[in-house]
Amino acid sequence: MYTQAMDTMAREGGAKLEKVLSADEQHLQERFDARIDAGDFIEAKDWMPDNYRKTLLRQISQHAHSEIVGMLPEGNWIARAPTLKRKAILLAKVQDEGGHGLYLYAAAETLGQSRDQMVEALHSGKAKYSSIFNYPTLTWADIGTVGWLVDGAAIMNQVPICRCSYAPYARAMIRICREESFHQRQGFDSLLVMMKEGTDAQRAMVQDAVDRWWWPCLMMFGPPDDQSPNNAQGMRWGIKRVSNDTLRQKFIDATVDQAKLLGVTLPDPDLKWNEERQAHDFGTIDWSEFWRVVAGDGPNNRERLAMRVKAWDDGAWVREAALAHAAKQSTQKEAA
Ligand code: FAQ
Repeated sequence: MYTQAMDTMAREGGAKLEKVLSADEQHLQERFDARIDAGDFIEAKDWMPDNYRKTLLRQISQHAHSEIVGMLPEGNWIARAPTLKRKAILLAKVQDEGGHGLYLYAAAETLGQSRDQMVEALHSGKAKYSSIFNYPTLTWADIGTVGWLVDGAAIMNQVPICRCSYAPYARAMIRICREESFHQRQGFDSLLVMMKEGTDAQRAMVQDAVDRWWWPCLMMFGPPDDQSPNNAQGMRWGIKRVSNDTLRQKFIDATVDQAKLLGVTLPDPDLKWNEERQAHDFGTIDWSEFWRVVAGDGPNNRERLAMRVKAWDDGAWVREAALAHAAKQSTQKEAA
């Protein structure tokens, strides 16, 4: 059963009681479980257990918020990009992230929550977004590093979601992943130019950026599996296809050779190939830093949220004008 762990109701006195399903619900539940087992995709109109819906809403809305807040660290550099070519690429990338946010909000809306409700949850600090976007982009090398490592980690995490059991999310992810792979390549290319054709100062700038972003990127995959409250259920429902730790390991293994190609050192003295495991061993991640950032106390949490709230407030007149225009058009249509 996919819902046993979560479909519980609290009894007076704190003891937990399995939710009693009616015969109809039991039948729907069994059909749903069988479809998940068979690898079927669930559509918005299909019956689904409440907790499947809630879990999807949580994950998809957090993902949407991450894309939107994720525009800020890079948007900050559009006006300071070193060449017209780099400016055009960065502008396109930041616009893509905005588009990803919109596809994802649309996918989440199919589950019954309005965009306004999701935005309100973000602005009030109730909803999470990815920890990674609470770190500052201090130099131009940070922008290449965000493309290479942050988008690289995002792709590693997101490709399996293209097979998510909830079809509207899976469809959105297919389009998003195509764009993310371009994002990762442009970041790598920008760093490669600095490392191979740049000055010593530029090479040092790249190394400094990699030193600062490496560990937060490993945290992007979420807590270790044995400390991840949602992992097992998400995997059983086919929302997540690969666990946090497995994805993190795959990302590390894929990145080591890319770092060699670039000529940068990954800042982990314990990083080494383990022949027996056919994977890289790596050092201890500072999970206290991760939880601090997730709880709102990272280097840029307050600034990021304040920027989003300001952008929302400043855009009120656009939303009002769009609504007034739509109302006028529908009145004209009715009159015609
Ligand atoms: N940051 O039990 P789990 C991008 C929370 S998009 C903050 O393991 P789950 C593109 C988690 O929500 C990046 N919070 O949770 C781009 C949960 O709290 P809750 C975003 C985190 O859901 C690039 C608690 O910890 N990608 O980068 C984080 O099974 C460049 C326990 O964790 C997605 O959202 C974190 N890093 O697994 C844009 C992908 N990790 O909700 C611009 C979709 C965990 O119970 C520029 N999401 N938490 O209160 C997922 O795959 C999953 O939701 C995970 C977390 C893997 C993120």
